[in-house]
Amino acid sequence: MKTVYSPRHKGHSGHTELAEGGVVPGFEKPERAEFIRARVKEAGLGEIVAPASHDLARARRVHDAGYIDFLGRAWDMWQAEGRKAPVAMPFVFPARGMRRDVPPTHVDGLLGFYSFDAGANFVAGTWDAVRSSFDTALTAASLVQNGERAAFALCRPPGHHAGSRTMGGYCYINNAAAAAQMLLDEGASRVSILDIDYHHGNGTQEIFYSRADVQVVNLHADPVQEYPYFLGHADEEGAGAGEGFNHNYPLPLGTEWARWCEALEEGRGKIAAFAPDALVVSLGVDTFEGDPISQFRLKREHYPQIGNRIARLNLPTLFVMEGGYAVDAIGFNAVGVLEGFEGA
Ligand code: SP5
Ligand code: ZN
Repeated sequence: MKTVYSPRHKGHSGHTELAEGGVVPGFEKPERAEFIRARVKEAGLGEIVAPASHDLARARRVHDAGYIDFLGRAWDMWQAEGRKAPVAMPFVFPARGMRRDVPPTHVDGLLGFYSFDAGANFVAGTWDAVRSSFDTALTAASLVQNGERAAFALCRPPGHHAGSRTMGGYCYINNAAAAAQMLLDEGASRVSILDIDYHHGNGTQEIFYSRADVQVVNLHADPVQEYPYFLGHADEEGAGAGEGFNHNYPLPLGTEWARWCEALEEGRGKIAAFAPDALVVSLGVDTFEGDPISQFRLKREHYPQIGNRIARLNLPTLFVMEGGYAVDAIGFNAVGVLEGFEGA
């Protein structure tokens, strides 16, 4: 299958995050995408192509217009404020008990207004990287739209935590959601999203929660124990017209392959029953036993088996890169899924 990749992701570097009481270098760093690209080449997966530019109107189909506008202006606003720090990070959030639901005007207020955590920060190159990640997802979606059996969007930064008007968890534009929406807008009647990142895809769930045309299936660490804590529980099944189209499989810390695979099989059953026209896979490999921020125990040999099982759904399939922080192993694990898919 073809891989869509842009070097523009590299400008999103040198950012930090909050962890264990301190400010640390971001786990979501440029080397991640570079190791995956190197492995795509080494494994001979297929051609690597550059993304074509897509209209941000495609992003506004799944995100608030003011939110997308702010993402594009955040860094300039930060600089206009005279800030010397190379990283713009929010520090105040509209949590329970607060009221005002209209964006403030100051950059500090806006950063918090449009965030659910302090995990999506801005440096000078962030917006260009976010744009290129979005273009990467939509270009790969077009390949599938135009008849390819599968395509790999090597997106960075990732997207599945980004909601309709909230960034967080290293995510800004929800690439998988924008791609699914584009497939619908270009003729599909139903699309399934299978999110296998270690963390619950809270943004994707929120965006499609009331809709019957996008089924969302999520396998992840139980949010009673793990980030993002406040969404991703088993009783969240969709609302209104979307009732019955959201499926969460929260799994305990320490989950190994056998149990994880049982959940995958249940999820595959839901997807088969929904009979979508296309499948979007939010491909996180932070389920790996060696991941520095995660606590599942999948091993390298399991990733091809995941790809094999996904292939057996027999659907046009778009893989969108999400998380995975064990940088030295990320190429083998991510590309392992794709090789397993191709070999099935
Ligand atoms: C796309 C994606 O995988 N986003 C993940 C966001 C996780 N953010 C919370 C990370 C908490 C890290 N705790 C560090 C523990 C190191 N021992
Ligand atoms: Zn993750």
